[in-house]
Amino acid sequence: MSFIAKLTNAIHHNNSLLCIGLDPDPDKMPAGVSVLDFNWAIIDATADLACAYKLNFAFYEALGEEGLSSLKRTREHIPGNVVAIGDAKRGDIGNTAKAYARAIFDYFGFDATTVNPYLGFDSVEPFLQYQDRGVFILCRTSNAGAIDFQSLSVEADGGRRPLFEVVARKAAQWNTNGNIGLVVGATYPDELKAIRENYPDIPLLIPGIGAQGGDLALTVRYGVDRRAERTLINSSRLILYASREKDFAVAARKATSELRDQINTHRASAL
Ligand code: OMP
Repeated sequence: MSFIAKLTNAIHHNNSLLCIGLDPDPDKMPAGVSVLDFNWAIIDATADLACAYKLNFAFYEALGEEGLSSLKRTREHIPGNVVAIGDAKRGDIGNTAKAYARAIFDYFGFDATTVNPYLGFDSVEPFLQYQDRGVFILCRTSNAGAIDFQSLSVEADGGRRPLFEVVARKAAQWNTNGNIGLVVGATYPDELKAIRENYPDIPLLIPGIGAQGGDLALTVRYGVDRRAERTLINSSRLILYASREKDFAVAARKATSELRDQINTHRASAL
């Protein structure tokens, strides 16, 4: 099955554009709960409400061997009807990128990943060759420093345009297998609007609501495609740490349910 088909099925199955970011931070988690138990409890409490889970490798790598084992076992616990994204943000020369792709797709078994395009096509191609997996290319990131490089006006394709727009154009040209998506931060709504207008069919992974302050209504209005789909709106801390007590999974479910419903209200008015 193609990545887009898997994503679309997941969105329909749970009537949700919400991607839950599983970024476990022991300093914020309830005391005495392991990362694995925490993640499994969050998944069990929310799997009927999300279209995807995104596991940011940093939070697992920081915990060493046990973290890597938790990464694998958490991925294995994600139900097949929901998309599992390995957020690794890799970017290296082709030969090394091949090894990164094998780790993310073959060993860990993720449906999709995030890729940093700074090294160009040959660094992205090994991921694209996994035709049934999604490859989300960092385009306009949500952080303040996004302006340092991504806003620079550069000469490309016979005109001057911001670098992030050049990245989006290249991504569209590279998308011969139909498995590319773009990462665009909710904190830059004007840029999000422009990207969706120029690339009406491309899946967008949109982090930056909640803890980072992105506006949910604008994110949905500008981010969704013409069917109000092909969009993953990520939320991590808002859901994971809705409670730091023993009731964390119940609180995460409540936060997830409220967020999904708010997104769906905005989706309905975007149609
Ligand atoms: P919260 O701010 O807690 O919802 O987490 C955001 C998640 O999205 C983290 O895993 C970030 O690393 C990730 N992220 C961004 O916040 N901004 C980006 O531009 C890109 C990503 C990402 O690729 O997922």
